[in-house]
Amino acid sequence: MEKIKDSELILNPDGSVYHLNLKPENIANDIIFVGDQDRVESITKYFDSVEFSTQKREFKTQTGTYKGKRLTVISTGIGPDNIDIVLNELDALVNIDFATKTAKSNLTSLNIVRVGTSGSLQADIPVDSLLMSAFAIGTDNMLRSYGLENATNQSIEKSFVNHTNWDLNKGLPYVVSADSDLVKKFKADTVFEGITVTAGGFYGAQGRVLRLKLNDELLNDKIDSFEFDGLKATNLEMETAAIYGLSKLLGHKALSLNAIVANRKNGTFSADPYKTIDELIQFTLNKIIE
Ligand code: R1P
Ligand code: URA
Repeated sequence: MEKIKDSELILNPDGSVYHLNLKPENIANDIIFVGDQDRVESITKYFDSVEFSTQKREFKTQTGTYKGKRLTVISTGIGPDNIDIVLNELDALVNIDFATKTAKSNLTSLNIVRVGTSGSLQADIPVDSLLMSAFAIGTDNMLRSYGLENATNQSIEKSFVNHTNWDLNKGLPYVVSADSDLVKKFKADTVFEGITVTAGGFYGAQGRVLRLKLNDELLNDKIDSFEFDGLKATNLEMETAAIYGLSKLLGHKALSLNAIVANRKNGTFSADPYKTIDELIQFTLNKIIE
């Protein structure tokens, strides 16, 4: 095994990984991702106990047990660039030997569930709904730094590019899927299922106009009429495709769950987003222990 250079896998003086500030023993195999640092404790307040806490920049981590199951909750901050850091460093924690800086021969697969917020693109998926992302379309380009081989669904990619007449100056969107075992486990009558579009920004990248003109003013209308295999493009957020793509490439299982806080079709925003997020948190914790 070739040694990974110190400039490529950076460890802090205490042996923890550079951005996340974590050592291998600090994390569980089942991990919940949230965007917001404050959401970590909105989840761990339900735990039996918390054994470990740390924070560096936007990456706050707590590990503990929920009804006897060891879980880690970590905040990723906003966007696919942060997911690149979080997934590579979590993978290093389980699959690289920090003493020799070489890849382990027996690889560990983590179970990752995102508990995030999102904006619906469909009038019939109102604010305060819960939604599971069966597929994700990444419009952010982060994943295209990696050799993708068979990690993406090229037939959905082609169909999306044709349907939206996508401007390829913005890069080629990539399509990735949730882990099928996690989809089965988290399926529920109370949870919508759809294709999530991951954007590299909150405003222009999601078709929001404040003072600037957009590259394509009709883009959201073209996205919300996109359907593949009976599933519609349902919502916009900023991490899911990056999580699915990197998890697949690194051999981890991932699922993204969304509390719908905005509805872009009718221009509404939830009157109490924290209530909906709490509903999603309780749903997630109870499914994780099944
Ligand atoms: C934007 O407000 C943020 O909210 C969504 C988006 O993906 C983006 O990170 O998720 P979180 O609430 O988990 O951060
Ligand atoms: N998060 C997003 O990225 N977009 C929304 O519309 C709502 C939450």
